[in-house]
Amino acid sequence: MNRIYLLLGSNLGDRAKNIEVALSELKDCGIIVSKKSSLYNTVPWGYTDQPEFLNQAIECLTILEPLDLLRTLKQVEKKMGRKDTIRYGPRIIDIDIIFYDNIIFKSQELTIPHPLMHKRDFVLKPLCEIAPYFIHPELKLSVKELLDNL
Ligand code: PH2
Ligand code: MG
Ligand code: MG
Repeated sequence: MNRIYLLLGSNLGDRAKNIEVALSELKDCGIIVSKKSSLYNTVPWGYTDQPEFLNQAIECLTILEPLDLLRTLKQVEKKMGRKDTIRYGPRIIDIDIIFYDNIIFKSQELTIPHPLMHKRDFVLKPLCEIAPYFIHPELKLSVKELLDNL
């Protein structure tokens, strides 16, 4: 099994419910949730004229390879009614891959580790709660160090 870290986010409708539904959908796809951070209310990053987000970091175990995992997460987002809107704009649910074991993966569709994770406190704060000593495979710093450096 591969150990992965995901970040869930929602800023439309019943945000906590959306995250709860997403967790149960992941389970139905054979993605085992092994750790969950608290829910964090966060100010919108990137595009500020939108409601605040609820974010949660989770650790999961999966046999899905990176691109299959990405496609599975996109299917869950779609099933939950996610619509394509503006970049960084409001969404019912967003499920991003932050780390996948300690692999470095770059393709058209997907970059792992998430290319902006180390710049985003809404990723690092929840992640630090469940994986403070996980080392970023490219930057060679722990999540806690990345957060302290922000
Ligand atoms: N996601 C974005 C854009 N901005 N801001 C916060 N606080 N939380 C998010 O999850 C988020 C965001 C695009 O995915
Ligand atoms: Mg995102
Ligand atoms: Mg996304």
